[in-house]
Amino acid sequence: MCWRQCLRGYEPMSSDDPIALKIVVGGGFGVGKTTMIGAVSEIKPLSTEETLTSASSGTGTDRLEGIENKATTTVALDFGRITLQKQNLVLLLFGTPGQQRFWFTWDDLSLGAIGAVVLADTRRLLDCFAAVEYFESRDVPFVVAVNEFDADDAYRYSSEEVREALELRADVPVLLCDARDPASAKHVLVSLVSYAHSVSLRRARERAVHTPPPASPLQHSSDLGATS
Ligand SMILES: Nc1nc2c(ncn2[C@@H]2O[C@H](COP(=O)(O)OP(=O)(O)OP(=O)(O)O)[C@@H](O)[C@H]2O)c(=O)[nH]1
Ligand SMILES: [Mg+2]
Repeated sequence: MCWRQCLRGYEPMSSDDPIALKIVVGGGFGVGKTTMIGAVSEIKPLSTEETLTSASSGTGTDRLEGIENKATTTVALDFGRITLQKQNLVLLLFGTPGQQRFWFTWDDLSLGAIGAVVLADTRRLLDCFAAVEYFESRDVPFVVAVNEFDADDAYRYSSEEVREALELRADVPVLLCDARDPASAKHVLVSLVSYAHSVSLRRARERAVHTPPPASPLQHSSDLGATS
């Protein structure tokens, strides 16, 4: 199934229909992006999983520590959808691949997104740094959601520890979540929408302050009068 078909089915028919917003779910390798979209999506998610080979799961960002059972990896994108009835919104969820060799897809996947979830693994927190930098440098509002994998030996970070470790701005929301739990994943998405809205209002106010007022039409007509 092509994701364009999913979008086509949700073009609003009237002004009362939910507004569609694009959201990206990004983050390092194996942090639970595909899991989160699968958990929260109200349609059968589109996924592009391929079997992990030893060559692709070797070192660096592709470490399998803590996710030794992981057998597949996203090679293009994940796509899912969720309706937020209360907010009258439909969120179109685009998951990125985590492996570094597929990062070239991130620009297309992020195009037109109102915001991003940067998913982090509590055991490999700093692996999400590249995603934080990616969205920061493109001025895409994002929240950091720490997927608290259930491993007994996993250290539980507080939100403030995560903020400090990732050098996040004070206003960036940091949430703790379980990517497998639909309610938890939905909470992350609702928080992102709310944060992206507040960022867009702030930016609009800043633009209004910095935009010079248009030339006065009265001034223009008096100029005309002076030449007649
Ligand atoms: N034990 C445990 N396993 C989890 C949890 N969340 C995800 N997993 C597993 O961790 C692995 C990674 O999940 P994925 O959803 O494929 O991660 P991803 O970020 O999409 O991975 P890439 O697309 O390859 O970057 C999978 O094997 C999941 O079953 C969790 O909270 N606890
Ligand atoms: Mg994936």
